[in-house]
Amino acid sequence: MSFFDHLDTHTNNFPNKTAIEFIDEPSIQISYKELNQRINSTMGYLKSLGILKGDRVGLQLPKSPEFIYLYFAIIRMGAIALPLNPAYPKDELIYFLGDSECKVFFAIIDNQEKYQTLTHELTSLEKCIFIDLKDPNVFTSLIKKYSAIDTSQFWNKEDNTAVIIYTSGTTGRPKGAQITQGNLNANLAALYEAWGWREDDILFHVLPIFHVHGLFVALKGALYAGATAILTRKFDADLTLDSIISYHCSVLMGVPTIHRRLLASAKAETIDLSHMRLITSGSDRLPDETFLKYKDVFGQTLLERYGMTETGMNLSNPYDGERRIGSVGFPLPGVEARIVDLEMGNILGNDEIGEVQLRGPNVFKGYWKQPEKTKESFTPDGWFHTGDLGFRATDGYFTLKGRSKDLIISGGMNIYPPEVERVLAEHPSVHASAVIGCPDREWGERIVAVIQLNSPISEEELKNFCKNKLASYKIPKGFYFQENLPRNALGKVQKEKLRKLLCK
Ligand code: MCA
Repeated sequence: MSFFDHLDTHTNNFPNKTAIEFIDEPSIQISYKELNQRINSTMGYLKSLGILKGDRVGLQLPKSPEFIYLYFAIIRMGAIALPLNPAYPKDELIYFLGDSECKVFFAIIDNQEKYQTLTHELTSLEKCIFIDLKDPNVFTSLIKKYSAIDTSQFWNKEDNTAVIIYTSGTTGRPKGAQITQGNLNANLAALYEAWGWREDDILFHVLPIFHVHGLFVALKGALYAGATAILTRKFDADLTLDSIISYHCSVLMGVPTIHRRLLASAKAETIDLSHMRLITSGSDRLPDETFLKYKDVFGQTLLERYGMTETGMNLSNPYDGERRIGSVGFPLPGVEARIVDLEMGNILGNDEIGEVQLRGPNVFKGYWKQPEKTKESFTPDGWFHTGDLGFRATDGYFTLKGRSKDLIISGGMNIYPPEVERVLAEHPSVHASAVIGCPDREWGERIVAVIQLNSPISEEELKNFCKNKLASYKIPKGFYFQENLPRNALGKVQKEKLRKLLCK
């Protein structure tokens, strides 16, 4: 059964049950019946805008009911949703809208002036629609007069792309990962089974919803099960701890930075979370210290799992059974994982470290308009190269041991050094730069730029320069100026040397 079959069943079974509740302003409670009706009306509205099957629809909206109606309507009608981080500045946005050949783009009304020329700048973009999110009635009144459209099975074939999410790589510009209806449904079913989602679950939702984690795993996981999702637009540790208690929440999903902040909250010592059914951690490696402290302070054993944009969730510690410190557990139902020697290409035995490769109905269809990159990301026999290193223990538990890709994970967000280096290179004072991640208690990794200058410039000026071109979480938190960057015989910057020298 697809996500929408589940949604229809829940709407029939308990129309008035709360599906979604936003607790921060503007607060709003949405029942299953209302959610389903609004998704249907939104489909009619999107159709009136000329959106057809396969069209890309961009959503640069903050976490909001409007984002949720639009997202579900887009994929239910067979169009392709393009969720975009609200933090992307115009430069980055133009690339995503242009590359995806986005037809209609939704943004917040506050950005109207900044974005009003986009339809002239991008040939495929027909319409920019600006939404006022301050009052939830504005959007619901707009869609009210439209009715559902016929979503015959033809529109929702499993191999149709439902969502494009941009991820970067070590070379070139970000690539659009095409995630199909089938990928989404398979991953939801696997997680439902593995984590024992229940109708009476109450999820406390603190993650952004323009990503796999917050959207496909947390929000859709809860709705697929017929549970209730309580959402806050911005993560706040004290509010989270208080609300988990007052709303009797049973499930929480977070990244290590979120879990660390919960432990650091002044309320931590007085709040017991042992009643909760499931608290997961993902998007970045969970430090042992956080895992152990969680047990001590909150009486909870965190369940660590592993996922990627291209594969959704792929491995997880068991819900029943040992949640092993430092490990990401076993392949989820339907997912196959193996460890391969990167140099020789042979499959490795237990306890040997190599690349983690994956296969299964969760694995994406390929990168948008990038057949070569798609081909490179799979082995000839169809296994996906994760670029992560790890091993499988004799008893089947997988443990990640690093990355073969040049990638920084900060607060659960992926940052690709070449993207930042490319922006720095545009500044006339910058001769060369190397962007590295240094271990950091708060963020997991802290993004640091090492710069070789042509002419003097201050850290402040460089930061401001980056601000117009990069989302804020990608902006280096530290700048170091060096006369020369260490390079190997081939002229490649030796980042390991810089890490040793500068990461303390
Ligand atoms: C915010 N900032 C960051 C980050 N987030 N800098 C580096 N890394 C970040 N992750 C910047 C802000 O722009 C701000 O900059 C300054 O740091 C302080 O912001 P603050 O208010 O403390 O941040 P926040 O809004 O509280 O956000 C922290 C956060 C958030 C809650 C940890 O980053 C977050 O929700 N992370 C989760 C991301 C996530 O869901 N990833 C899943 C990707 P300035 O002061 O200059 O304005 S999906 C995925 O990875 C796979 C599939 C998977 O397995 O899940």
